[in-house]
Amino acid sequence: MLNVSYGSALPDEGQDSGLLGGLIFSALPPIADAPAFAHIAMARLDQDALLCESLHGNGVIRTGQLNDIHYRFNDHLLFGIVTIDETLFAGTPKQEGTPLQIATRQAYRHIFSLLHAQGFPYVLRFWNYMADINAVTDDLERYRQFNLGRQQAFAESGQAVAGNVPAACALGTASGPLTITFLAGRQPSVAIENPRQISAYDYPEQYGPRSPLFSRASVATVDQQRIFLLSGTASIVGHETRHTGDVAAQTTESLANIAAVLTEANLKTNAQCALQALDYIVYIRHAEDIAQVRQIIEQQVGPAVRAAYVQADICRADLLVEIEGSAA
Ligand code: 3EB
Repeated sequence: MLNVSYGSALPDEGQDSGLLGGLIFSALPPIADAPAFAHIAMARLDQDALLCESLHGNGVIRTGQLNDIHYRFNDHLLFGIVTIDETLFAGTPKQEGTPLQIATRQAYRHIFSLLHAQGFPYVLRFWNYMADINAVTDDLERYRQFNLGRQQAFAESGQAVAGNVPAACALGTASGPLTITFLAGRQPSVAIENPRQISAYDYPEQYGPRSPLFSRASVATVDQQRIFLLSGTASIVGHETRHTGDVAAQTTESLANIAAVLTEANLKTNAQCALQALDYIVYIRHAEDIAQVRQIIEQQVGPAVRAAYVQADICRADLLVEIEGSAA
């Protein structure tokens, strides 16, 4: 089984806890004795607390480390964390790419070789976090540098670069190294696309020299349990950002995209997942927008919606909000 939960308390990390790992979102520095968690430098907006996203399976947990990757696994799933200090690549000749591009490429190559070696070849979902995501260095926005490195590593590692690709999110932190976490299994999952949106791997070149690489959601069956992982979802229709400067309309459009992804997932997998069945993390660019965003989500999903809100930069400079979620 897998249980994805969002809370403010830190779970027990013991071998019998079932804990695969997770992410701690906090503006404060990392917590020293929580090695199963990636630290994401983002302030929580809906509570004066940290946000802890934890993934629990069952059975004995084994742990390991390879290169920059720390990982934990049970019989069915492996969760890993990579952090890479991109300044290590500051002296690399320019034709090999920017430091962030090279760090991304190396991180992903290491992930795929670990997963191959450990026998968990199918990634359900990636979580990508980097500082200054919208800053332009070496004439290219950092998110676009990241996309270059990600595409290179997928291709070099023999991974599909279209079609059945993992779900993902990519967001900007206030500080900290490039941090990538991932959840992988032993069986393929089903990638879901959104009929309202062009697949990210088919975005035209105006969004960067290499397209992003993710599906809109993935549906997996693990140990007879259905797992639904929703990628970061924003106010994009076709390939274009909609409602520039209007956070309320962007929130409504994002929810329409989520509903479309759920409809598609239900058609493709005979799942029966509704907006109300998910737990959400809502990334908001401007902290002062939380009241507006929250009101729309509570109105459109329902007052009992389970959602946590954090401050983040979104990967396109004109996006003000992004929503991800899970049902597991
Ligand atoms: C988008 O739909 C918005 O680069 O991994 C959402 C989810 C977004 C994942 C990624 C980017 C990523 O293009 C941004």
